[in-house]
Amino acid sequence: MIRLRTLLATLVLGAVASSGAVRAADEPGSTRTIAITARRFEFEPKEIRLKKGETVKLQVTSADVSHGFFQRALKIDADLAAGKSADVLVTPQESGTYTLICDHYCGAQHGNMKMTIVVE
Ligand SMILES: [Cu+2]
Repeated sequence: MIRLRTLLATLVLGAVASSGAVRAADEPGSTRTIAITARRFEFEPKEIRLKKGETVKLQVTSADVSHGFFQRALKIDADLAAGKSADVLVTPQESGTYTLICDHYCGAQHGNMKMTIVVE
């Protein structure tokens, strides 16, 4: 005669839990953020320095009217609505000195509205 309790105990003991190591979730990489303000007719700061291959978040805020935020070689092309912010991720691939411009007409001195991005 098979005793039910004995059978159950055998089954439970046979079920050995695997002790696989629990892998901690990878920490998300901390992306450096640089705050930039756009206003007629300048960007502040006027110059930022980035590292080749490093992804950086540019948090650009318009303090007045709408502006553009454009640098072709660095693949930066954002539209800033009046008074709003935009996040722009950039990962420079080549060292050099780049001139970023406002490409929305924003007034008489619009053509002077530039900032310098130095990639080291
Ligand atoms: Cu502008």
